[in-house]
Amino acid sequence: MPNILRPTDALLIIDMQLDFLPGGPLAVHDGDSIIPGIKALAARFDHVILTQDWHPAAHISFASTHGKQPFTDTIEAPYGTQTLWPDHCLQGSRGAEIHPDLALPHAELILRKGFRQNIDSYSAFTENDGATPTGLAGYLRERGLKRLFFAGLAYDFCVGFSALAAAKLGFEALVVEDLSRAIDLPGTIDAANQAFASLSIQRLASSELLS
Ligand code: VGL
Ligand code: ZN
Repeated sequence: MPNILRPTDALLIIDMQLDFLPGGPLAVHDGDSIIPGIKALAARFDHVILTQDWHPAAHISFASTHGKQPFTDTIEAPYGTQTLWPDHCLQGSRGAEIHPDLALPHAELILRKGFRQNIDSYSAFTENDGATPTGLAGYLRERGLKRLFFAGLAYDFCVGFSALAAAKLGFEALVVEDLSRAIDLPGTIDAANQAFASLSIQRLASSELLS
């Protein structure tokens, strides 16, 4: 069981925003059930980072931008296939706000991502073109934060891609499985789990950290 190493561990809480919670346009099933557990876990970490999906109007990832259907339709972007979503997390909108129970006073960074008109960013580290950095890796390295625990939404998209990118960038990445929920498009959970296994990303339960 990993003991939390308070000086060098960080908890990354991914996209716990109103638009991804029940009632929102891109609600992740049962997403609200993980809020109390994330809050309790965050209290054990000195270093907490929140991410915020933060899109401009008519973003490339919105189905409405292309006159297409969300979830089932895709486009071929210059960087590859992009799944299309309902309009969500518009910059400055109420739906883009982090759930008030997770607006944690001791969080040290709120990292916004997905703000480029023509590139989506599931990962908090590297945008969907696989090349454009968000700057988070440099921030963590400069601060000596080495081991990263991931929780939040969604397991098969922004949590998953963030943990994968972290591992590829040389951080130790662990996913707190019971404190995450998936969007669950065909094959996406299996793909995430296979990618975690291939990069030795550990999936653990919050009870292993909270006991
Ligand atoms: C997310 C789809 C679109 C996520 C963000 O936070 O997992 N998913 N934008
Ligand atoms: Zn998004």
